[in-house]
Amino acid sequence: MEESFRFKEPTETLLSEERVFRPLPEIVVEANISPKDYKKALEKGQRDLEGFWEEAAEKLEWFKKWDRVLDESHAPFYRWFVGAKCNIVYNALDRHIKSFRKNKVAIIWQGEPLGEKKKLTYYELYRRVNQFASVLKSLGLKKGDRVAIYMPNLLQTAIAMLGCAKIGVIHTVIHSGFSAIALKKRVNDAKARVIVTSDGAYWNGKIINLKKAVDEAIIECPSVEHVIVVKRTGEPIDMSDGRYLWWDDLMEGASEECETEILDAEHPLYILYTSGTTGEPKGVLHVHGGYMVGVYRTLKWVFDLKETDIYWCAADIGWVTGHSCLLYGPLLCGATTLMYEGHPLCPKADRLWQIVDKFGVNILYTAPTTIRMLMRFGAELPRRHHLKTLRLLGTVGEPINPEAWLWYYENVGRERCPIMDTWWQTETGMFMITPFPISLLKPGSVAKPFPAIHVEIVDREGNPIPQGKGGFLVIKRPWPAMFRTLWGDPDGYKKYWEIIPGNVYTTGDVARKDEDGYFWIQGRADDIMKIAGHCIGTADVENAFFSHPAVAEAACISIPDSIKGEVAKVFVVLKKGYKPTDELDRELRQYVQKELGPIAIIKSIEFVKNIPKTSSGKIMRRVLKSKELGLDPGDLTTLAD
Ligand code: 6R9
Repeated sequence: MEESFRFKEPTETLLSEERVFRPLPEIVVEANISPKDYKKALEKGQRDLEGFWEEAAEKLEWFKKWDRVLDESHAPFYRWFVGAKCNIVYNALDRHIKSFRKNKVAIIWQGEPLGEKKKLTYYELYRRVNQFASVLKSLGLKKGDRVAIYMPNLLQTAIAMLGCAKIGVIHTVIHSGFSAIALKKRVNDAKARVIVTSDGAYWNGKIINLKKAVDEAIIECPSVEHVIVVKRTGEPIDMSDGRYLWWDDLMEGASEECETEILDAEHPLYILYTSGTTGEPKGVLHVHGGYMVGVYRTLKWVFDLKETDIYWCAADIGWVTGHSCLLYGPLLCGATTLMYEGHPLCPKADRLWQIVDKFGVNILYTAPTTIRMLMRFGAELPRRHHLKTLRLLGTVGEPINPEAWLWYYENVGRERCPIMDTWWQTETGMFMITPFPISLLKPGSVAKPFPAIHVEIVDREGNPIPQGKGGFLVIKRPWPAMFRTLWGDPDGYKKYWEIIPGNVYTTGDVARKDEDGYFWIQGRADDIMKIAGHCIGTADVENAFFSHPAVAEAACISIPDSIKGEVAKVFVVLKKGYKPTDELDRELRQYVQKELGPIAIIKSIEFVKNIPKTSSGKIMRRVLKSKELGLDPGDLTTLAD
């Protein structure tokens, strides 16, 4: 990580976005958190951090309350709700069973093949989760053991995760798009005793043979005792290895009753491997107590969840967004959460809009990469659908360029739905910087830190950077859903807190704050360019490209230059109907140079068909750069496709 912190100077701001959008009065009037409450919460979060989170924790149920909210004595190994006993599954399921929500739909599942859908009520989900927990017990799994889940967005994936958590088993979900090698690495690092997988997966009209990757991986996974296989596609598969068991066979005989394990608030809930866009995968560890409080509080307020809402987080379950915002968060809030198995382009580029209308979705949460992909097909597609039920939109994963924001706002939200641009990380577990439904919105800005989240923009030495300039985004005080360590690598965890002096958490992002206190993410610190002495974020350059009508996607990297130190090279995917000509090259250069000013020197533009991305849709600039410079690209296991 240190490598990326070679820059001492603040980054320049090349683009400024002046447009602002106010939420409609009806959104403000009906918001769970009124402008007055929001102000109060901000004030309380500043003044009384522990009190703020204690209030949130009181909304959930505990087997035993805490002796202390926060223990900082072993910082940065913070502990939250010390002495408390709980289980996230008790709050996500058990407590709803005893309430009016018992027969409410918990999960709506939509398969990729048209017409395949299922619904599970809270009570049905609860019984299935009990059954799976009973299965795990019958296989001899105990509190603290690890189970790897290598499956796409299936109901069984949700059931498996909750079933593990119910009995204190730690799950690690491995994105179903990852290769056998990536799977093996993670299973071995976690020393998982069980893998849960499916015979195959539907993805963009094709069948992916997941089981084959498992066959390959487990040859070198000595810890794995059993592989539980869900039948999804029905392809013929080889089940002859004694370790393979069918999900349905195990579930059939399993008890629908299973006690929810009473756990310490700090008991591990899951490991999620992340390498983001950089190096080797790290096993980010989250725990039951603090995570459930943080995720519950942030989701309920930011997405303004109402009892009758249909909420759709269109993320893969193998990403932290799938964990916090598709599964745990909405169930903690007692909401109806929609899970879509497949690809946004299957069978056509209006699948998302079709699903919104089919189920009457009220809240839709997706990523800039998806929005940009859909923009390529034109506004006619969303326009052909009603989208009347939508009330709120969300985005996460990368800086959203103002053009994509506006497209989403106008064509999907119909200028009626505020967009929650939520900034957070696998490590943070929950939203950290985000607007509220009542906030004034600026396209491309993630607005303000959530109440009780203490954020600053600093230089390499930890000194605050003046407003308007960019610097390292750090978090100064702990928060309940924070990761507790890196699995098997406490020193790696400590590093996050040692990079910049002052006991602050270094996020690895570069950002600036404007005169209204709004934050603008400029990119990962690793990707910052230094051109003729000026530090420039990739987001600014890419956003300038995005604002040209011919550009569908853009990725910017720096390359060494004997005179300027570094210069920018930009990879561009063109929209349908545009041809990569010399003339367009010239036009683009002139256009962006005018947008960005003379500082950003664009050395070259390369027209490409695709840009390498992670499974969660983040541009892997490291891969482009190493290819450009003929270097080793490092770990490629998270590369999608
Ligand atoms: C949730 C998630 C974390 C990194 C983060 C930042 C980028 C996430 C963003 C955003 C700008 C947003 N990021 N949300 N950048 N605006 N709203 O994405 O977790 O996969 O761990 O990635 O993603 O660079 O540091 P994760």
